[in-house]
Amino acid sequence: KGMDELWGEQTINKNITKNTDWYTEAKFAMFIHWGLYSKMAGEWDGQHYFGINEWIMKRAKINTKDYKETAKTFNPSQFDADAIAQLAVDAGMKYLVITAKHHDGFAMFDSKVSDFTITKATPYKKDVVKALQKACKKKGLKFGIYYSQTQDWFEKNGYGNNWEFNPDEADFQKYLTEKALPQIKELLTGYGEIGCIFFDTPGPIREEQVVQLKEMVEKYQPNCLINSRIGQGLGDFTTLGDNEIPSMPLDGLWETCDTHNNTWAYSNLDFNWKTQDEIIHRLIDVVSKGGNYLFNIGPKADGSVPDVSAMILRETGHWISKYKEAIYGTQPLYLGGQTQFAATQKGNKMYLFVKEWPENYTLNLPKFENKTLKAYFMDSQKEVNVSTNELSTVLTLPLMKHDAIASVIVVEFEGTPKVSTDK
Ligand code: H79
Repeated sequence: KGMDELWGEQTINKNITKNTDWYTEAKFAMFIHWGLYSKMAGEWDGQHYFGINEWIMKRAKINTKDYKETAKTFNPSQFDADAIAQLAVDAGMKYLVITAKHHDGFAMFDSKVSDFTITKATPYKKDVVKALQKACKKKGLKFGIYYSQTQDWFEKNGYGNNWEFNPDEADFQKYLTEKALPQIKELLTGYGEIGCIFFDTPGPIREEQVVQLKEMVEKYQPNCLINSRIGQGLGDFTTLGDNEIPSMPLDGLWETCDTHNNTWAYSNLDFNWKTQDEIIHRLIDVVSKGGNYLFNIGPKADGSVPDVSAMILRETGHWISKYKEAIYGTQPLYLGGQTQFAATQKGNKMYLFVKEWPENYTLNLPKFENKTLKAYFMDSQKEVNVSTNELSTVLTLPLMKHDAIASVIVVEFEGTPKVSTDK
């Protein structure tokens, strides 16, 4: 079976009546993949599994009995919800999305409709979704839930486990009615305000089942934003492909979800961390195209965030804290999709992010319909010469790169900056 089957329709409903302001202002968020698979960390039965570790149950064809056995020693004594929420704040993130249940079927919350939960199957016994929700509330972060609505490898009626169960005998509606919908209801009713819900791999789900899910979400949380992976074009915001940044600005609400290395869940085998420079460049790319950047960390089985991952996020946040105004609450300003520079806008200002310094210290931008008033580096307020000629708007930069990661130049216009379309 091809992977295409997992994704389905990715368009969204553009006539949202929900409150979307917080979401369009937020720009940067924390995704957390954490579960029993974090304990396997890329290894099962003497074999290494490079790549996405949250799939280890399927990739190693672990049966449900052996997989459940691992819960008996899942005891995340280093887990500190406040510290994780604080890390998100320090990184400059505005909401947080946690894997309440991934494809392995294990609930990281106290579910009444399953025994396969952190509260019943582990010695830890505490509800970590609850702890994170409270921590987010305390720190002023919006809170979101990841829930794998189709794939559930622990249930014979869930989708995806074809090594232990016979897919032809699966009653998917029964799984939906008895596990997915009740668990989603629990999450929507017991965990305060849920800002957004991230469904995944719509795959085989039928339209009337998607409607059931959507109605369930909206009955209990009318303002909860639903991602496009609910399927059938019934989501409120587009989730692009995993780790995908679009080449052009997109209409409507959208999000790029990105991993810190090459796995979502923690793996011992993967130390391919994106540096703060790479993260900031990708954030700029996403925000300049009008999207949100949902950046993933994979805590270890003991609940701690890998030190290097946390350190890099704090460095990222340090840079962002200098240029907040150029990021949060802005709108995209498309300058032709250059990799060296990109821009956002607010009011009569363009915020220009220069990622690579031009060789001749001269930056040619498209012409604008309105006049430029002045340009200056955002941090030092130091003036930058701006002029226009027949071809372009020209910025004359100092010889040296201003900010090693990305320099931010504010250009003020007469009115709202608008790139001229006439040639
Ligand atoms: O939660 C994260 C991923 O686990 C999930 N989406 C993000 C947010 C996801 N679900 N499905 N996929 C990603 C596609 C996965 C495809 C693959 Fe594989 C899994 C490629 C390699 C491992 C399946 C198993 C195909 C080859 C081996």
